[in-house]
Amino acid sequence: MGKALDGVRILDFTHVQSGPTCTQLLAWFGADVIKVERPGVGDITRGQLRDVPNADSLYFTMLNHNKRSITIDSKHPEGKKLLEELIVSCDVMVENFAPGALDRMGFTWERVQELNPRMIMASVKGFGPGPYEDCKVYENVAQCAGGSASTTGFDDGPPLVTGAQIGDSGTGLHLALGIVAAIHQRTTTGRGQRVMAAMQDGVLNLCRVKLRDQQRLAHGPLKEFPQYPHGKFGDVVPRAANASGGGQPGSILKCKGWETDPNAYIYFITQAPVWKEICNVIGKPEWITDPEYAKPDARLPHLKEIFATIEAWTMTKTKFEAMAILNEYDIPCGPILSMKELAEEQSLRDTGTVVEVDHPTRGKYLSVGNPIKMSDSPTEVTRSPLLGEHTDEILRDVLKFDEGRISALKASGALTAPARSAAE
Ligand code: CAO
Repeated sequence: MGKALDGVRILDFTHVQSGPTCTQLLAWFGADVIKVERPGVGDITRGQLRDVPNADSLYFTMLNHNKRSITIDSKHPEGKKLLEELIVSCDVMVENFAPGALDRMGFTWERVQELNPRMIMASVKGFGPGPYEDCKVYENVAQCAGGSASTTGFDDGPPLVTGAQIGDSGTGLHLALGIVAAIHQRTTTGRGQRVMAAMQDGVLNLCRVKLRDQQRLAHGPLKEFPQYPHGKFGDVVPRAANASGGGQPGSILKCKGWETDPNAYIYFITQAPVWKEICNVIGKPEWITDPEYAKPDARLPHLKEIFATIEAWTMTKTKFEAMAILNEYDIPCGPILSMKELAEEQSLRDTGTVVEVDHPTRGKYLSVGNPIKMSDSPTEVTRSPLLGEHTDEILRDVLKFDEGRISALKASGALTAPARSAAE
């Protein structure tokens, strides 16, 4: 079956996580993604957090499925020429180098447009224009600079980063959307364009509700926060612990076994339309009509007590027993699932959200497949490439080089690591 991005060729100059997430998604939608890597080492993540000796790490393999790899020394004159030819042959170029690195290589936006006016040049950077634009940025820096850390954690504790990679994978996702929109616009303008996604901006976009709360603060306390009604509110959005970010109060509650199982918890939402059912399930039918509890606004000063009472009930059930009972009454709730439980969940395997992939040097491993499902563009997850695995194939099939030109290029040293001096 055809794929949504069939015929789109991507020059993937990305590394680590943010950029590779973006190009992996585009590959899953059918784009031909050519990953350019530094000869000898490749993407630095190939060797980071290694679990199997001499095999590409899971860090790399799980972010680079369905791509082809070519090694090119971008600082070698012949390597630069080769990259210019690839720019002419591709539709999109994606990069997430430190600010200025691509310009130093000689590939400014002006130069790229000269080479290929239809080129869409997409970049992830840590910050947009402003005081921090020259800074290198990793995931947690973006979480801190984008408002996530200051609003995550408990009121009496330090700011916390979250396990979800909202700075890297989140920004990769934003960039991918910009790229497909630019591909669409190009069909009418005939022109490429520059697409930029800054990690600070991506995180702030995902923290939109917290900027909402910052403005609500001017009009009184945030009544759904655990600080209300006894704690003090200053002039910045405080950390909300596990309170729900929306209009229906929620909390994480202990379930049976919590003393030994760190994930024996459930997220429980006291959704207003099912308040009657909640009261009946937890054995508090009198709260259905009691004016202190009957209406959502009346409940807000009592949330602490309400959740403590619900917890006394959830602690008598495992998280899955509680789920089963609560779902009978359409009470929104969710178990706290460990990575082990997610890895073993059959329904996620059935939908391709969790996939088993085979790899020639590391063997079988689990990965997260495409979370976006399309009826006319199904995703088939294939393994990540070995370093430079497709170098010859790309020179031959994409750039139409003959064997003589390929041999000359190899002899020039542009495709291999520069020899190290004895002092290094
Ligand atoms: N051949 C030769 N040289 C190459 C090459 C190739 N194929 N590919 C890259 N290089 C060179 C670059 O030209 C650069 O050289 P100069 O600094 O001499 O110009 C050098 O490799 C280092 O690139 P870098 O600065 O991007 O990498 P770094 O390890 O120093 O920094 C990171 C990494 C992620 C902090 C930085 O790239 C960055 O801030 N990127 C933007 C934000 C981002 O995406 N961050 C998320 C990363 S995932 O957590």
